[in-house]
Amino acid sequence: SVVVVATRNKGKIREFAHAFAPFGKQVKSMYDYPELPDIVEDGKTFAENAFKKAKTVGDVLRLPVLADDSGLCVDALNGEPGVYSARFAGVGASDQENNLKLLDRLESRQLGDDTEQPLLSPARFVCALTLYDPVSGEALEAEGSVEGWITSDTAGSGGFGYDPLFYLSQYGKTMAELTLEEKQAISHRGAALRQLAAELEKKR
Ligand code: ITT
Ligand code: NA
Repeated sequence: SVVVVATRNKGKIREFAHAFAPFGKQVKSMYDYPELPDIVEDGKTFAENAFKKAKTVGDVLRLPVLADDSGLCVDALNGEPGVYSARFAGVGASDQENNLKLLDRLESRQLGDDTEQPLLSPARFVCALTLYDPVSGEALEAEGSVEGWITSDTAGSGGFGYDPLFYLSQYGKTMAELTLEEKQAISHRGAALRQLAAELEKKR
């Protein structure tokens, strides 16, 4: 069977495909349905945006749809980039451009501080999921997060987005140095997926 995920983010698609494969479920994304509109993500929260993506796509396809809105909240930037994580360095910015802008912002705060240290600020990844059924109009929601530090010692080539600069002290590694398996066990997305699964189980 198929799970439709309302995303065009290839990193997310890879992680959902990995999460659903053991259940014999194949993931389809917005790339599989070229008729879908672009969605304006103007919500103030991750949950609002996830709902909007799931509802927009679900209502067009007349199928149950899962959507993910996620991002990075940095303490030293008062929670920024938050819901603007994908377009921190501008609409259409690459992951690399967003990462450079983030390190720039944090490192410039450290100028004049002669104790150079790589851990720049505590931060967390947040993931909001909505599973929307256009027939019943029902929406199930879940949220997960993971705590870490922004490091200027970027490392790793796994994952996507801000993973190379998100340091996990308990592993002594960045998120980009984890395998898909390891990332899913501790990530905001993994946590949100497990919460959603528990909610689905309760309703059966
Ligand atoms: P869709 O809306 O099509 O799903 P998007 O990339 O625009 O794709 P978001 O609006 O949810 O998705 O933005 C999420 C951004 O937050 C994403 O582009 C990354 O920069 C960052 N992000 C989210 N989850 C992440 C993760 O697991 N690791 C690293 N960065 C992540
Ligand atoms: Na968003």
